[in-house]
Amino acid sequence: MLYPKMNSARTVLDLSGIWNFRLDNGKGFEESWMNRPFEEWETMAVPASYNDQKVGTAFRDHYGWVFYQKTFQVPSLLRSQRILLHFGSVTHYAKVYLNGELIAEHKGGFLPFEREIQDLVKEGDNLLCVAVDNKVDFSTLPVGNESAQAMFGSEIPDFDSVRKTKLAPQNYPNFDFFNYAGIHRPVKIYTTPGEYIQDIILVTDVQGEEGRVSYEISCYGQGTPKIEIVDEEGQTVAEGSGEKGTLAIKKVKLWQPGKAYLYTAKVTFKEDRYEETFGVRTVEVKGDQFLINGRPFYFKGCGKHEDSENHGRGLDEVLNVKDISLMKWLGANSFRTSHYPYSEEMLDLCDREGIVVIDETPAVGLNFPNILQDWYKELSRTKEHHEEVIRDLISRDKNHPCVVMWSIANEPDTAARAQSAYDYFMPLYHLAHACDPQDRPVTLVVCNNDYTKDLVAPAMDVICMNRYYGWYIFGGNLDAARQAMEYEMDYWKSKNKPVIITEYGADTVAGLHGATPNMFTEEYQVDYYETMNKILDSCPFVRGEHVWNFADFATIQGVMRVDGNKKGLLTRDRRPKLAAHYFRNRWKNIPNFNYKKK
Ligand code: BDP
Repeated sequence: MLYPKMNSARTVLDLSGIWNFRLDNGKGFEESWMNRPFEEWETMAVPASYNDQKVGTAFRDHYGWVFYQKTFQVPSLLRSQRILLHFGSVTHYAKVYLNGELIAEHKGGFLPFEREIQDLVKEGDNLLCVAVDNKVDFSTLPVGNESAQAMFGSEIPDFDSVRKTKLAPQNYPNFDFFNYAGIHRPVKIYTTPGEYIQDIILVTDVQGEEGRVSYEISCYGQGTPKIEIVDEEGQTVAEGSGEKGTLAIKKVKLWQPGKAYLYTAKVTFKEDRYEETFGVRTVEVKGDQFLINGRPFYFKGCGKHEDSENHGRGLDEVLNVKDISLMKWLGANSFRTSHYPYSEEMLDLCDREGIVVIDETPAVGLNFPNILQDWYKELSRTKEHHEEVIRDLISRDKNHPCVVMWSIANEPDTAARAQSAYDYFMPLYHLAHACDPQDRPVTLVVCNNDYTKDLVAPAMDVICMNRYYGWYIFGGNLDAARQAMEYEMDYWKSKNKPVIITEYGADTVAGLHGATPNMFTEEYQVDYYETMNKILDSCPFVRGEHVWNFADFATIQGVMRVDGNKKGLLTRDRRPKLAAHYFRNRWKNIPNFNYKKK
């Protein structure tokens, strides 16, 4: 699916703005709210989460369906075109109605979907209604618990006053970020000619000074597509025609981390045209090295979230630009789209800014060792959806030069049910490889568990691990944390694979100081990172450090979280804590390439 772009053959109309909105009171479907304009409504901005746009727990903690409505007209001069309705993402389940008719359904809150509507739109007003469900359970990604008991397990005390309390249905996410919901990314109407370009696949390689671009163009209709490669100065550097081929770019300028260079593939097919930007670069894992353009790369950066005040998880391009600027200020060169696919707008920005991305599926929360005997076997519903999101993610992001690796999951249980985990994840690992025309490395991010039992982590192309010695394990005792981390690193050094620490961190309340560095103080966060970084520096096979987290972020309420997760180097409103200055100093002195001599 090509991202909607406007050019001389295609028009894009954006339906962003204020929509009419209703929380379902249990009667939305029964009373067919989708069939006619709401009689009563609230205003709601799109794109954004609905949770924090209004005051009160009714919105913040709503469980189940909500309904959005918007009326639009299609300009008559577009009526001869193929017309599509495109959603960047709706979290987590969407039913789309046009003039009362159900025209699309989509499961999964972080990837786009669209539907042709030229035969469905009428003259004058068209009523668009989107019903959105935020429920998470064992069949969704991310995974939710189906009951409070499942979530809190033995922590719920078993005595009358507790047992007899009726809990209203609510979401029990099995993940540590607020379950924001709504229409999170733009809704667009766009047109193409009747015969059109369906997809473009670009794979690049480098031979000496020459870049090679293999292309594959799929079209609807009879005819021959043409392709022209244009450089940043607007010069045509290569041309070809046909559905498949390989073009050469002489004296190619590479896409480099921190130094992006983008070419544009201008594709034409009959009346249709599409411009796809791309970079020429290679990615490869060799022994324990991660090579970009043949040189050993060192990942400096963070795990993140799409998360901010008022917008929740909704697309916020101002914030995206600011975040990349702050990453550069920190001296970072990369991040992981923890724990779900980020917007295409963010990936476009990273392409332009030269920021390296590890692109993750929404498979987080596959971890209930205490609840089900062998839950991998019971999760067939998740597996099917898991395959679908891997396919759709790679299909969406395949041409982005910023994406250098796929992460198929975050912190599943890979130790307690080691063999089942292996049987569940290896087919997904192979699927990711098979789906990617560029065949990038594939990983899965593992948690702080009994690593000696883990069969999955060592089977990945890159071993990615989240480690919390000094926080969840040996919290407050950095000497013990150091010993545990050193001991564990000794285990990984023999695997001859790159290791990236994809998360490590300590909750830190901005402004809380202590000459004695106790947990939660800004000083403890710095001491913690200094302790861990000394170890990472001493391990040649450690090829990257991603702190947890770039910024503080919202989570479910609970005794573990004081107004959200506070492991950010920055506060939620992007003010630096002490540790941000510490990393700025460190990362400015770590080069992107050849950091670890070997
Ligand atoms: C890791 C998770 C991440 C959490 C983090 C934490 O991958 O989502 O936010 O721990 O507890 O286990 O801060």
